[in-house]
Amino acid sequence: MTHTQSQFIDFRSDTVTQPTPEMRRAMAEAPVGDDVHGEDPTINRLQEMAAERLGKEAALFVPSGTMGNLAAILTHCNRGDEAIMGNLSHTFRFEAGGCAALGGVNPFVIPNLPDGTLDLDDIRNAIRDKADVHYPTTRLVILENTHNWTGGMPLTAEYTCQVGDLAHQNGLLLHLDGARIFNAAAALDVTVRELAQPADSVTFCLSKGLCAPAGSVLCGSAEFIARATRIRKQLGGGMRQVGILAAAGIISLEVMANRLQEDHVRAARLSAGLHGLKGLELEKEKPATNILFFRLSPDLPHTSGEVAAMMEQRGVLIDTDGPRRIRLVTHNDIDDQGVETALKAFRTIFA
Ligand code: TLP
Repeated sequence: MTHTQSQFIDFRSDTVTQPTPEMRRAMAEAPVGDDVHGEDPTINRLQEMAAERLGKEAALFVPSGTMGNLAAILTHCNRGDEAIMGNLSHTFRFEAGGCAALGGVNPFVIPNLPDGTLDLDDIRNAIRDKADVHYPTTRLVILENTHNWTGGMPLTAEYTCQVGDLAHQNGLLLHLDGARIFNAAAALDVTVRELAQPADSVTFCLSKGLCAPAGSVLCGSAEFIARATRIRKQLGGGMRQVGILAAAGIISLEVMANRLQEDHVRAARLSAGLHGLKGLELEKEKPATNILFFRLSPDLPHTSGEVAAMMEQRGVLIDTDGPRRIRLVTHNDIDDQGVETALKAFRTIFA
């Protein structure tokens, strides 16, 4: 079934956000050119802004976060190389196995801890002995900030530095899937530059909490971005008058990145309202950013799919992860009233 913005309050993801009226105006008026020839002034401006914000030499607009991560992995790794990543990372769980299918890159999966991090010893133990021909060559470590599937957990700059140091001391590279790095920065009250500093490459998404209709940006050294541009072309991600999208992305950076704390406050209010409802177990005492997960108690007769259907009848859309787990995500299109409506609906189900 398809859902339109006007009918439902949509907590399924921040990917559902509508572009703002200001974005639509900027899109209509954007000067554009052929970006494969490097001639789109609006894309060039967005890429310069993004590189500057993230503290990297260069940046590349890509159609999606998935392509940004894939292009980064394929640029860093050769076939038969290995990338260390979390078992709950987006790159491992939700990118259709792209790094293995398209890049011949082997994922070495280690557990994500409840705070979204990877244990330093687990990373250390995952690094292969280069001298032994039995092994793939370890090339890359991947972190995710915020970490989506553990509940939008922000990774600190200190932790990211520790992983960066560990990677670099062992001749490895660090890629940061910073799809929601602006949420992390807002929650930790630091700059995205500080969070990205230890990483050799970083992607962030314009199309999630930052409300652009599409697009992500991959950032890194000028040399890395030059190689990644060829990979993007191979993947079919070289687009033409795409400044139309970049115009919205510029507003994402200039305006929407400054309001994310509002989404975090609403997620906290939602969580507080769910606290104590019978049959529902919040995974975290309080959400750290705009994502919260809860589980259905074993004695609750409904599955998460059934709960989602009941919520939909009450005008609220929610995301399910298997039969007993539910995700709620706040964003620009959910106001205080939306939170109240959702809580009222939840109270009728978890009476
Ligand atoms: N996440 C989506 C779904 O794919 C699960 C969501 O609703 O949260 N990295 C992270 C951490 C992400 O959460 C996502 C999207 C991506 C990468 C991929 O971005 P897109 O959807 O632009 O390919």
